[in-house]
Amino acid sequence: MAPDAGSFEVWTSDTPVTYLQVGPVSGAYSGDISFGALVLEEDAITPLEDATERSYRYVFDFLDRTGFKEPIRFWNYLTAITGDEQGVERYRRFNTGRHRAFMARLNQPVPPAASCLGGENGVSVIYFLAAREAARAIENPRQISAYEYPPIYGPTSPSFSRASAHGPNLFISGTASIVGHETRHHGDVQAQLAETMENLRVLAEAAGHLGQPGKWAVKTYLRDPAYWEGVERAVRKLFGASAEILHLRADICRTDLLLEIEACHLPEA
Ligand code: 3EB
Repeated sequence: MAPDAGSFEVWTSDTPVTYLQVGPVSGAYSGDISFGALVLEEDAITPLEDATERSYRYVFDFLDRTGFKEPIRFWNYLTAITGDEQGVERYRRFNTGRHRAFMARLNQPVPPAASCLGGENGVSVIYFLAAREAARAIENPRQISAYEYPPIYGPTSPSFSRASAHGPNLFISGTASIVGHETRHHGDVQAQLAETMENLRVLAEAAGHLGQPGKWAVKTYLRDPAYWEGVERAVRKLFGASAEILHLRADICRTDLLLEIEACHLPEA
């Protein structure tokens, strides 16, 4: 279906849901999973790393309160993601703040799956899924782990795994045209799409989820909305005709990336 301004994302549960608010985090939980969301509050004088660290500490307060202590998947939507703030790119500042909060509060050997995208309007938002037990982290053999990126991308490497496997479900992080740690195919959207699909294929395969029954839910982040038809074809070719696809206009956290794609596989949905 063509993208439109009314598209949105809904998580549902087969079991009763309890809603709650912990500090600035609005959330809900059912039997084995919790969901939370908050606005990353910014003001004119607080550096983004400090605002980010504070927001992530609120997330961990929510996890402690609910007992769903282990984050398994984060989404970060950051206004002006590659914009400058006092001489340092905002995504770099974000990475520093997230890392600080994880160092202080995350009790996992590696961080869970994530996406981090930008737009030019509105506030920055973080939302997440959490559980009682940590997910299994899966890396992509074609890519260096993001948390081990060299410092050319910023003083603090991005804290995320390429995918989280939790119970029967797989959560694939935002995936782009990166091999090793480098962006491939500058300015060539077709080649970036092919490289991105190969990264997704290898990850889904490594996780043992490729070709398995169940629902694939895919979100695409496109620097130019005009990309959507070609991207949709490629996504259906890999994940099947029944994949649920949401196309979003977004800025990617590297200015040379033209698109990014994430996916969930919910075998029992
Ligand atoms: C990459 O592979 C592309 O900082 O949370 C993808 C997924 C990306 C998550 C994040 C960044 C993040 O490096 C960017």
